[in-house]
Amino acid sequence: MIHKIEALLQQVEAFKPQAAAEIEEFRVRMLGRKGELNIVLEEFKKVAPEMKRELGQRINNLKNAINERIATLREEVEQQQTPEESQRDMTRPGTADAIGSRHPISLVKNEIVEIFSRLGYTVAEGPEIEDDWHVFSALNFPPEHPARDMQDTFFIQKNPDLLLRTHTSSIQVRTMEHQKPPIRVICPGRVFRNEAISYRAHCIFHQIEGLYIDENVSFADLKQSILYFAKELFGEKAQIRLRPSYFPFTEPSAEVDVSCNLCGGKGCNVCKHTGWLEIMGCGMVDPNVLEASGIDSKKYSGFAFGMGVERIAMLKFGVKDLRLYFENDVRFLRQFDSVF
Ligand code: 2NL
Repeated sequence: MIHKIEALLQQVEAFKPQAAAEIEEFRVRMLGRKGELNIVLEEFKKVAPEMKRELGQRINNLKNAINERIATLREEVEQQQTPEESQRDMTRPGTADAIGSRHPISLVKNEIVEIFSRLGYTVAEGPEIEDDWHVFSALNFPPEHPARDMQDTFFIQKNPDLLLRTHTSSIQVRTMEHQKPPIRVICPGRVFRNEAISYRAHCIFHQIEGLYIDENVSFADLKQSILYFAKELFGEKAQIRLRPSYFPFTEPSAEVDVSCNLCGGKGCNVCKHTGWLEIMGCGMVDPNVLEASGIDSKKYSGFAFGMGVERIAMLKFGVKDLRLYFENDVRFLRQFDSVF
């Protein structure tokens, strides 16, 4: 029996695993239920009592030697691994990637586009870098109009005929140049104005404009289309009112107010106690504008409207500072998860 114990001790000292898995195999072979140590202990039971003291001590030494050897070998393996490898547990569930949410400007833009799609409008897009014709001249802007000023519009230095569009009307001009009436388009897009950034102004913002041209299109059609839009966006109770206004490209022109959906028209901070919120501008397309794009203004008439998406989103969500839309702070953006 002493020989057997000595032989096992030698095996323990000589054991040099080729791979980490062999350590576990070794542990089972030595310390497992049917392992070498238990075999020795079984024999130990039959040993004469006077031999028990010495043999018991040797067996104990063997057991300690096995445990120490395993511990040392495991430590060696761990030190060869990177800290990340040694902590890796393949059985743990994975960490799920957080899914982002749609930007509030995209949500509102999509909703507005969908409402007009239901009225038969199709979406049109156009370039952000435009020429003077499509942004100003074709839209009846006089040569001295302040929007043409370097102070207000970003011009391309190498070619002052090129500029960043200040409204998406340029898309409608391009549509009129390429399509015959009837025309029904809705034009979302990013626009640029040289503004100092504040809670209510930004040099980049988003607009949606619409244009409807056909025979016999009237101001009544305009009013009814916008009322439908307001009810779809702000709820069935929404009312609208039109106030006379001026744009170079429409005549007559109007600003559209919607009844305040927060106080129900009674008056609150958001509507400044008027019961009304300004949401867009609109008007009948000026005959000069139709003619500039090659549409016969004697045969056709039409209406157009335009709105700022940031402004609509502010009214819908109660956003008080425009800069929040551009900062991409996730604490702000997360609030719009599944609004629609
Ligand atoms: C506003 C007002 C408006 C239009 C945009 C338009 C376009 C063509 C012809 C005539 Cl091609 N009009 N667009 C008309 C009236 C108002 O926008 O306050 N936008 C933020």
